[in-house]
Amino acid sequence: MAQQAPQYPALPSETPEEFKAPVDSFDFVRRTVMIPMRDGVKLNTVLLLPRKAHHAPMLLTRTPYNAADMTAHAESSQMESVLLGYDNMPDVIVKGGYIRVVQDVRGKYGSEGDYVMNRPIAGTPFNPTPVDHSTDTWDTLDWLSKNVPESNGKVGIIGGSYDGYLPLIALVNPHPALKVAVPMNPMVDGWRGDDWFHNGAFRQINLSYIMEQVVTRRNDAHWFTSHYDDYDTFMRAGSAGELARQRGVEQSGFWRKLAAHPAYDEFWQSQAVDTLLAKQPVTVPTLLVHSLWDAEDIYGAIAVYKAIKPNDKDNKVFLAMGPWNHGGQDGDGSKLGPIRFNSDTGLHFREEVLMPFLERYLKDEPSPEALAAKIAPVTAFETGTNKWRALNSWPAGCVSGCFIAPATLKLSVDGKAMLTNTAPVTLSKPAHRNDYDEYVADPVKPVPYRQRPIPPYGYDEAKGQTWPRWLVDDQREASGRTDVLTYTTGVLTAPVKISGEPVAHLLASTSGTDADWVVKLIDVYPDQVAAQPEMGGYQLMISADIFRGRYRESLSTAKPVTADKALPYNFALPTANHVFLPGHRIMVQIQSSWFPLYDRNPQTFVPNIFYAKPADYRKATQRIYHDSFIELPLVGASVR
Ligand code: PG9
Repeated sequence: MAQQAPQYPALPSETPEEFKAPVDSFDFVRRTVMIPMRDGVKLNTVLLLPRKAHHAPMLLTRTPYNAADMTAHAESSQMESVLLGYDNMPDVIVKGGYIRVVQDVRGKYGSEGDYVMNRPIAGTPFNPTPVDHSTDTWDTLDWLSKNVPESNGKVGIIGGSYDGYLPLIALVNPHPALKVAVPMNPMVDGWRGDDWFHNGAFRQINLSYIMEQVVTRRNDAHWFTSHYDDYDTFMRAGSAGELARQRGVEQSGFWRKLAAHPAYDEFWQSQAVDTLLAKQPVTVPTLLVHSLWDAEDIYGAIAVYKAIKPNDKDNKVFLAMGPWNHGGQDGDGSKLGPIRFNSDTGLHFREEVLMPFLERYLKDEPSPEALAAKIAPVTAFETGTNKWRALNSWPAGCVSGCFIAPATLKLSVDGKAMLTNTAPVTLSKPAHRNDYDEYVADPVKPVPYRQRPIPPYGYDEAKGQTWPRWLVDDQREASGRTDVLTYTTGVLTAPVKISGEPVAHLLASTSGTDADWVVKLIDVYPDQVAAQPEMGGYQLMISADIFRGRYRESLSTAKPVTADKALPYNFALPTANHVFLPGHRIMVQIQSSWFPLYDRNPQTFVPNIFYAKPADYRKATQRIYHDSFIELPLVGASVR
């Protein structure tokens, strides 16, 4: 039937057929391209080119977090404003005259293909396809080096966290155009100490991240809380597996893999990026960036440094660490929560380390200042004294005349901790009767990891999400609980400096058949601090971690713990570079839960804690024997 003409006069649409934005006044040009990969999949790539770019190097970030959004932070004619926000560091990019390139990884946002979390290396049992992030980076660099006439063909890859893991994977088979890599707060080992587990304890607050990241291409599905306090949200659900079921996370392939691999088996071992990179020579100058209070990836950068430094024949590996949270180096680093650093440490890092580093390796003609800049092999901010230190290596972080000696912090009767320089005692001998302190760990009342009500995971301060700085929360509340053991030294009369990883050596028993052990090394401020009264008696965590007892004998195979038997648990805590100042005290806290950051250990051995049933969660009596101690990477000169 012929369509009837409208019975009213024409009123043409006011919307043009195609709108052409007048952008001639902009100081940059935006170009969006679909770059073909070897298997035919095309990856969405945004280029922002400074208007007068000529022989300009390119700074690439590959991301699962939306390339279009990351290059459109403001509606502005200025490249610097457009690039504000996560991972961009507009001062570095714009002042340096770089062409900014941001690419969606396969399967996310504007890119084609399938998304697989931290896609394993091609050809391994966990990725039978011929493509991975290393081949995708290679293909991207090949295209960029041939198809951007405004560039000099040199590319640096930079990014933080997931986007920091990707520069490391670029090093697996680097394209010749890759001239530098800057992995910042990189995710390196999802089981040992980065995003998913720490020593086997599951970081369940990441369930919301997992859901939003993997159940849709464009993160369209959103997590919801059921309570104002995250403590209640997780407690009501019971196990992490049950909460995943209730929120539909179980529908994602990644969740199913994660829940099927709670131990450090081949699945995790084969993806550990430090182990992968340890097998090859270092050919690309690499600047690893580590944050000392990183609530997400506190393990990765240091693990990679340790793994690749022995292969660094031509001094191409650099390490920078600062008093930052996850990604804190991108912004204002003059304070973190109430902790002040007396200068903008983020700016210092960007201006004195990152900018000259990039310029030196990426520009055809680096400036005399960049060539003259002395970038130390290790640039480390020392917390406590608030000083930058230029070091030759890590953790031997000390100028001549100093030495690193393991000192022991002995845990003793009446909550006393004693600092000794004696050789560590061995923990295998049977403990003396009653030579212990004990507490009852009740999984029905786990120790909150922050003061309640606990805000949900997230970065939006406007929504009350203070997660990124929780590692500097005052630990005073925990020290007053009966299920937290607290050991404290006397008031220090001389500075005590540590540079490296403290190691916890617990001799502990549980009346259950599985147990978690949380050890926190804390700097206790003087009772009163005139310049900042709220810091009086503040308990600042310097280094802390958790260990799941079932992995005591083997990380890859869970075993029940023998009840009521004193057993050794040895595990390293995250890197610290800290001076405990005179007038302060050193504290150690020990507890058996850190909730809801980590899922609760039922304290009764079950094959897979993701599926523990309510009846499995039982109280247990935990004993810490006084032969336990914390080995401190002391810089000797400071304790003389
Ligand atoms: N910490 C985040 C992450 C990295 C890698 C895997 C999963 C999550 C991030 O900030 O990107």
